[in-house]
Amino acid sequence: MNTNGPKSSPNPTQHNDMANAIRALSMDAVQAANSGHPGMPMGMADVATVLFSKFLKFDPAKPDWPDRDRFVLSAGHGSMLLYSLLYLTGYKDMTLDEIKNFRQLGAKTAGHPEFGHASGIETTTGPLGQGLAMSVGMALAERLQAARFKDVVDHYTYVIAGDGCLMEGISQEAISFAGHLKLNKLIVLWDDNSISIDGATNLAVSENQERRFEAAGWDFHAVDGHNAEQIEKAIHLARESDKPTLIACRTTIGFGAPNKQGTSGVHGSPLGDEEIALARKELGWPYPPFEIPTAILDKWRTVGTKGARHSVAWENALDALPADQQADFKAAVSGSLPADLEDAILEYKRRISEEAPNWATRKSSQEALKVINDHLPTTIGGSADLTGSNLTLTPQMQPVSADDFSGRYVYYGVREFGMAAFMNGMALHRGFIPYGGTFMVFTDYARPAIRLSALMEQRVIYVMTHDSIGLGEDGPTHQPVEHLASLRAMPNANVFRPADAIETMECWQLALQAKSTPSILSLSRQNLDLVRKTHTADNLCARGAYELSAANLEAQVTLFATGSEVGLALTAQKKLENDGIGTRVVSVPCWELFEKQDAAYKKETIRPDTVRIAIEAGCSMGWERFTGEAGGFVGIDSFGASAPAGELYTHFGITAEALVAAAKKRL
Ligand SMILES: Cc1ncc(C[n+]2csc(CCOP(=O)(O)OP(=O)(O)O)c2C)c(N)n1
Ligand SMILES: [Mg+2]
Repeated sequence: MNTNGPKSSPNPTQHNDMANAIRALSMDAVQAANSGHPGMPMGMADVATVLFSKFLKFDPAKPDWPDRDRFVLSAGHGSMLLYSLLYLTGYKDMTLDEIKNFRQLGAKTAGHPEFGHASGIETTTGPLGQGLAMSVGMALAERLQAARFKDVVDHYTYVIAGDGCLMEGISQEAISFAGHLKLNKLIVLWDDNSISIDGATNLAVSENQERRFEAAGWDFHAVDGHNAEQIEKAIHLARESDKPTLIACRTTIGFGAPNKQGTSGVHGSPLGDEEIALARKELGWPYPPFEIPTAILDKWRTVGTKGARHSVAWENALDALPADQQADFKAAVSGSLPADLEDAILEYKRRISEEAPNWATRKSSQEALKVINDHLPTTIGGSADLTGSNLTLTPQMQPVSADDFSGRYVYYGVREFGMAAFMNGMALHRGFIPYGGTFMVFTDYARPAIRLSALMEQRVIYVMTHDSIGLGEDGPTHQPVEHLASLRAMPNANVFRPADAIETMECWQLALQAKSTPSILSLSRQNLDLVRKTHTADNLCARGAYELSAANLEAQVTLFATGSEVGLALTAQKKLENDGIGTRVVSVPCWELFEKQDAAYKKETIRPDTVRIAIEAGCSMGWERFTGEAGGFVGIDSFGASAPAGELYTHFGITAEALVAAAKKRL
């Protein structure tokens, strides 16, 4: 192997120097932190150098310029590759000090790339496979946006993925979906080094990736990942293709470290001072740690500054658009909500309070969406093959297909994890508000991506229907029990469980307004009576919990309920009041928003001086927050069963009578 760098390159010395700058920064930063992954950045330095210097359309001075190419480091453990590139190309907030502080508290250079820490980090990666899937969402968003604004949208999505990304199951969902939609501006550079943590990849995998990707409708090229010319040619071909492309880049992990390269030993441990000294010799890099000679840094900075011509040309193109299109584009990218949406929502609430429909909340969600999708052109709906059950489709939405990206509805297929990750990619891309549905129980399939929505503060809306044993006959495999508690445990995720058509619209409004928080809407399959019969202009759900029905007599009991069980609480309230026991009902559509209220509001809502019972067709975990240890809970702490919904509620004792008994026992 030629350890001096690429075997052939139009300007081999310059290329080598530039690639070696990445290698040096990476091994030095990992060494200084005494923690991190030097192997991948050293192995992929040549590929990254070609990509950034010859192809990537970016402008470090305008990092959020909407028509930039997206670069996703799906193999997020190789974060030093990205940080090196950002520093070298001149992103202002990626200073040398940040590189020196790799992996330290408060540094922008976290162990894995974190969206929001520094510009140029397009997404959080590290959970293998998800970067690849999010990049599919970005590439989809590009096509959708180009179909709407063809004169100002035309960019590629480039991904570096490792063996691990391709081993993860989600990679199958991602490549299958990208191939189906012919996302030809998606180009994946696979770090084909045959090494992962446990050793050689052939300990665990042996499939033919070429045939795998081609079967999914991709183009495939294999190159020597240390040969700049080959890399360049393959990327050229990929850009011209009418299919997404995988470029298998044969590399040596830890390239340049003479004793450790090519072994799993360089995957995730510092090389050590001795090996670093030898690597410096091997690479022909005599400079001290963290020092990039001016001539080499200048070369990189030139790569960065030349991007300005693209962003300026783009701004001119935007200026040349008719004023209304410019305004639409800017509004879409900013993610703002149109001014008339609020009026439309109020009008809808007023009408629904009068009509008092007894819709299932999944149906209420669809009715809310009819209003929202009419006024908000940036929503992109979809479902993981449960459109007729999730009721996510509205008349405004035409299907998105490989031939026509002007539509607004995505048939995600049976790919829940993929759908969630694609939606993250779309949200990160900007320009759209994605929402997608499946059964609530399958939030488990999507959960790692929901977690990234929350961590990355993305407005992704999960429409999760069939939210309890109330779904009935499909039985315990389909009946969520612990899901509400489990999702409520997740930081920065709003879990909404509305009780009727009014609350459902209010929760949708809150989900749309939450620009930096994902929302999970937990919706019933079964019909529910309207509980909010008096119209209020205020969004009562905004406080998370509120007194829905005051006690007529002096309040001795407070009943807390969510979603489909609010009706049961109201029935129990009547019975208790008939027995002379003053009872109030508090609807709790969103725990997280209630947590944010001030102590006085919380106290007057919870009323600790009363006997407190909660009811929810889910597990009890956490409800002590509302009821106190002495309070009661009516719900289900076991798996459900297969039977008609009504029978299940009786069988598991989730009834108004149970509430009454629980209250009386404590009086
Ligand atoms: C979902 C997930 N599982 C496990 C890990 C832990 N992990 C980090 S890197 C890695 C191996 C990746 O191998 P590869 O992609 O080939 O990277 P290379 O060793 O070539 O740098 C593993 C298992 C992870 N980050 N994400
Ligand atoms: Mg590998």
